[in-house]
Amino acid sequence: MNSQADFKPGYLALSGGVGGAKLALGLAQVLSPDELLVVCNTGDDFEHLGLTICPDLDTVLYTLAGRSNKELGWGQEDESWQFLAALDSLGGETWFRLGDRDLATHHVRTSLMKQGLSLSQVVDYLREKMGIRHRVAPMTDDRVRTQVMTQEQGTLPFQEYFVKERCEPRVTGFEFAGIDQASLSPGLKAGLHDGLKGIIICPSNPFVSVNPILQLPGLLESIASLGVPVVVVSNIVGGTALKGPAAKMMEELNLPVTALGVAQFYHENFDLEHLHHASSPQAKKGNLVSHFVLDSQDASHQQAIEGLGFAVTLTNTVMLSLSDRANLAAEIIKVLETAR
Ligand code: FO1
Repeated sequence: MNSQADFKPGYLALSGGVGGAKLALGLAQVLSPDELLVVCNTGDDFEHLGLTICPDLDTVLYTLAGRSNKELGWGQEDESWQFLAALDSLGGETWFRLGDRDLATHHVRTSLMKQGLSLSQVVDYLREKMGIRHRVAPMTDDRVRTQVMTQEQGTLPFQEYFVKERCEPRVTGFEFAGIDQASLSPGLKAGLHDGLKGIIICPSNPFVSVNPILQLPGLLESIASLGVPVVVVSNIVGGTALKGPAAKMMEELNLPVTALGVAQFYHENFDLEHLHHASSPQAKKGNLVSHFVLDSQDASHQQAIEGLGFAVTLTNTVMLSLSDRANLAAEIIKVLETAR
């Protein structure tokens, strides 16, 4: 198998945790392993109990391997909690729940990284051990850590905000510590090649799952100069987030909690007019995002989203079954194929 630095996929999917992983699984149903690269957010990563934890990467790996914990939305299925119970009895830190099976992943990752492997190499190792044929890469091998600015408690590291504080503090903004010095991972870099047919922004939280990826230095310029279609799948359906605190964050940041609010976020933050490097003949003008996939129940927002300049596709985006995932993925690939 060729290395991450040589792999040239037809499609790139940018993903956070649960919502992104569901679509990644759908894409893996309709695209062969040599056509797809799933790139994961690493802004949620953190060091805990001496271990390097990568929640979004692990959620995607466990989902593609068919062993994700569907009840919790993180960790592995058939999990046991002996370690956590023992830790608790010894007065250890248990606010972040590590299951026994999950713990093995963190242990292996941490020890391989201590031996000098990059995060990309570790992901490839875990992927092969889990029997996953489709490619997965972190957004970067460098350390980027999302910080959540809150009204009540100042700046909190992401997992403290998310798990320890249960997303209760009111959000005023986000910072991605380390992003200015971060490089694209070898997989992501190689994925941005002339033959790329499209980029899929999965239905993940725009602020803390997608934005850390898109803020990597040089990424927007590379996408713009390739001129490939970029499709966003709304993570807000019927005025609520498919999963997690996205709706609450939108409210606190004064965005309407609708798919239109999601479209407004991408419209306002990814205007390409100011990118001077986008000078190749097929360079995109306007916005990074060309297409928007909207759930059928949000049809009333279609016109307003088109008014922002996005080509809108209406379809079912709520992925309850495996066939929902594959159908949505097939629809997205159709959109990207006809866009070219
Ligand atoms: N989320 C929780 O709400 N509580 C937990 O105790 C927790 C533990 C955990 C362990 C490993 C892992 O990979 C993820 C875990 N998550 C937990 C989820 C994680 O905090 C979030 O899913 C992501 O960072 C947001 O995408």
